[in-house]
Amino acid sequence: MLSRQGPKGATGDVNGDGLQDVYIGGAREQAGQLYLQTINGFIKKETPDFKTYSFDDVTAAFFFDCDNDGDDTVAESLEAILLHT
Ligand SMILES: [Ca+2]
Ligand SMILES: [Ca+2]
Repeated sequence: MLSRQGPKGATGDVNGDGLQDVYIGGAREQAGQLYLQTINGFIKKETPDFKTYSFDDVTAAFFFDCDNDGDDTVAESLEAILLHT
Protein backbone atom coordinates (compact mmCIF):
# COMPACT_ATOMS: atom_id res chain seq x y z
CA MET A 1 0.00 0.00 0.00
CA LEU A 2 1.35 3.37 -0.97
CA SER A 3 1.11 6.04 1.68
CA ARG A 4 1.39 9.75 1.11
CA GLN A 5 1.80 10.42 4.80
CA GLY A 6 4.37 9.51 7.39
CA PRO A 7 8.06 10.19 7.65
CA LYS A 8 10.14 10.45 4.52
CA GLY A 9 13.50 8.76 4.33
CA ALA A 10 16.61 8.78 2.23
CA THR A 11 19.99 7.11 2.01
CA GLY A 12 23.34 8.72 1.31
CA ASP A 13 26.90 8.81 2.55
CA VAL A 14 27.21 11.78 4.90
CA ASN A 15 30.71 11.00 6.16
CA GLY A 16 32.29 9.84 2.91
CA ASP A 17 33.27 6.39 4.21
CA GLY A 18 31.62 4.53 1.34
CA LEU A 19 28.82 3.13 3.52
CA GLN A 20 25.25 4.30 2.93
CA ASP A 21 23.76 6.17 5.89
CA VAL A 22 20.03 6.52 6.53
CA TYR A 23 17.93 9.57 7.29
CA ILE A 24 14.38 9.21 8.57
CA GLY A 25 12.46 12.44 8.32
CA GLY A 26 10.52 13.81 11.22
CA ALA A 27 6.82 14.22 11.66
CA ARG A 28 4.76 16.76 13.57
CA GLU A 29 6.80 17.83 16.62
CA GLN A 30 9.42 15.16 15.90
CA ALA A 31 12.85 15.87 14.52
CA GLY A 32 14.42 13.75 11.82
CA GLN A 33 16.99 11.12 12.73
CA LEU A 34 20.26 10.22 11.05
CA TYR A 35 21.83 6.78 11.35
CA LEU A 36 25.43 6.23 10.29
CA GLN A 37 26.27 2.82 8.92
CA THR A 38 29.27 1.04 10.39
CA ILE A 39 30.62 -2.44 9.78
CA ASN A 40 28.72 -3.48 12.93
CA GLY A 41 25.37 -1.88 12.06
CA PHE A 42 23.79 1.55 12.31
CA ILE A 43 24.50 4.14 14.99
CA LYS A 44 22.21 7.11 15.60
CA LYS A 45 24.00 10.43 15.17
CA GLU A 46 22.70 13.15 17.44
CA THR A 47 22.17 16.26 15.35
CA PRO A 48 20.72 19.25 17.28
CA ASP A 49 20.11 21.15 14.03
CA PHE A 50 17.41 18.63 13.11
CA LYS A 51 15.34 19.88 16.06
CA THR A 52 16.14 23.52 15.42
CA TYR A 53 15.20 23.38 11.75
CA SER A 54 12.49 20.72 11.72
CA PHE A 55 9.33 21.12 9.64
CA ASP A 56 5.89 19.62 10.17
CA ASP A 57 4.99 18.91 6.57
CA VAL A 58 8.07 17.47 4.97
CA THR A 59 7.24 15.77 1.68
CA ALA A 60 10.70 14.64 0.62
CA ALA A 61 14.10 13.87 2.05
CA PHE A 62 17.22 13.44 -0.01
CA PHE A 63 20.99 13.54 0.11
CA PHE A 64 23.25 15.52 -2.15
CA ASP A 65 26.84 16.73 -2.14
CA CYS A 66 26.12 20.44 -1.75
CA ASP A 67 29.79 21.48 -1.51
CA ASN A 68 31.23 18.93 -3.97
CA ASP A 69 33.71 17.49 -1.46
CA GLY A 70 32.68 13.86 -1.85
CA ASP A 71 30.30 13.46 1.08
CA ASP A 72 26.56 14.03 1.17
CA THR A 73 24.38 16.42 3.10
CA VAL A 74 20.82 15.54 4.01
CA ALA A 75 18.05 17.89 2.97
CA GLU A 76 14.32 18.03 3.44
CA SER A 77 11.85 19.86 1.31
CA LEU A 78 8.31 21.04 1.53
CA GLU A 79 5.93 20.52 -1.34
CA ALA A 80 5.11 24.23 -1.43
CA ILE A 81 8.75 25.07 -2.00
CA LEU A 82 9.15 22.50 -4.74
CA LEU A 83 6.05 23.65 -6.57
CA HIS A 84 6.95 27.32 -6.54
CA THR A 85 10.68 27.33 -7.29
CA1 LIG B 1 28.65 6.75 5.47
CA1 LIG C 1 29.73 17.42 0.75
